[in-house]
Amino acid sequence: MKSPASPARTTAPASPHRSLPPGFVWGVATSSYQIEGAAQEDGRTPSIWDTFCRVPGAVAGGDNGDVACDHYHRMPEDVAMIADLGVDAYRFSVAWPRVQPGGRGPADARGLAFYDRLVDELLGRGVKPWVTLYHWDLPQPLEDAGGWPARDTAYRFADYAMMVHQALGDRVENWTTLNEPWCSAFLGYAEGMHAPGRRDPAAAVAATHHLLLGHGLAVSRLREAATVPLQAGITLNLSDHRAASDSPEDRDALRRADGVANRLYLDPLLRGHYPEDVVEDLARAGTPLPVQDGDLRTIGQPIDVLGVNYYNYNVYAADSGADEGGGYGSGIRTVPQDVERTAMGWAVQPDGLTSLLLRLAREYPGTPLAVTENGAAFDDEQPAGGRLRDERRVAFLRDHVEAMARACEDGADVRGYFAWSLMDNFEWAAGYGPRFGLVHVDYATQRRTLKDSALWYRGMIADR
Ligand code: GCO
Repeated sequence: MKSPASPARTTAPASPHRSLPPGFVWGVATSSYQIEGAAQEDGRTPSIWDTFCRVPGAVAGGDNGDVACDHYHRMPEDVAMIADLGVDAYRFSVAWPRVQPGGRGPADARGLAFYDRLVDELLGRGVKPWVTLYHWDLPQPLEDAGGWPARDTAYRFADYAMMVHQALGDRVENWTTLNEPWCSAFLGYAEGMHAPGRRDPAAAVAATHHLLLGHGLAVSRLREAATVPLQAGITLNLSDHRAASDSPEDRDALRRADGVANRLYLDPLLRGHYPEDVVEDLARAGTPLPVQDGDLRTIGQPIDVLGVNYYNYNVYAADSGADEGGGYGSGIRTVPQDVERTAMGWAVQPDGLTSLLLRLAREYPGTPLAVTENGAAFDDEQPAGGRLRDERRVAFLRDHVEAMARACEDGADVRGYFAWSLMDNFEWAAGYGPRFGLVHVDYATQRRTLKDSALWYRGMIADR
């Protein structure tokens, strides 16, 4: 059920800038598979998403990333569009199968050359590149050899990370190793909803550990190789989930869901050990974490920033007849909430961003944060006369920026905010239906049209 959008404001909201630290970074975000296209060009070989898209029924409409936003061929104009928004930084990911086609062995110079040009275009326009090394496009041969459940993949990732650093490390300061390892592990290996489409909880738990191990190996090697100041981090999709009631059963349902969704990643990364209750739950379920000596030291080494992707939170209740999947195990049910929802049915809950950022500041102090993704898909109208009115997205962004500012007022150390997404793009298993962009993409003509939300975002940044 949709409740009315946030009530019309009677007073002008205080500017968020007053609550944000000096040097706060405003940006926009994308990822390689979602926008690049050119899937078979210049030596790029299939990723697990190229393969998954060809599984009948796996992706809505049978969509795939073969063309996407054709960014590979339109990069200079897209960078000009990014710069025109007045953002400080652009968060993008490097396609592993473009840079190292088989996932092992020598680099492909043409693949590296694309990112070399992209970085130079950005720097030439005063936009800082925030590079994500892995946003889900694992080279298919590595999946054929076992994928993230196989320990060796962590070492292949670290080798690939060094390959990219060797090419871009003299100009790129901000490095994110992984985007959302929970999605890679649980949507990819437990739920089967994402590539590679496996349904094996034990594989998802092993993938979790090896993704984190790959993160740690890459960070230590990046730091050794750094020739300019380097900010290393990882991006997690996090939510400050709630319990449906204070009953012991509902609170334990929350503990379990929160444990797998949040603490299974936050604790090894920021505390140097896995959360004991989750370790016990996983062992009891017959899906133990395959930890070897020294792994947690590697995973838990300090990072300079924690990327936080926030969209919404869930309310959980105990229900013996339910099996929500998602790695939480059986006996947990998501309780529907009567709040405004996006075109993908996601609840709109800006308060959840404030509480999440304050929880991270409280429970994991000392690590600067950046909101590396926040945004919404709405059923946008078509552009008309070069304009597209997307009031709901403007309200969503405004309300979440203000929610972030409130967390900063209360002590959260947040250094940046990246709107998801620069432009409409391939929304994974949902295909091209959902539109998250501040910029509309007509996929038939590849015409880009700034939506009102892009104009609002530009104005808000300019007002700092
Ligand atoms: C994610 C990914 C993005 C998505 C976005 C909307 O968070 O799932 O990082 O690639 O497209 O979040 O789902």
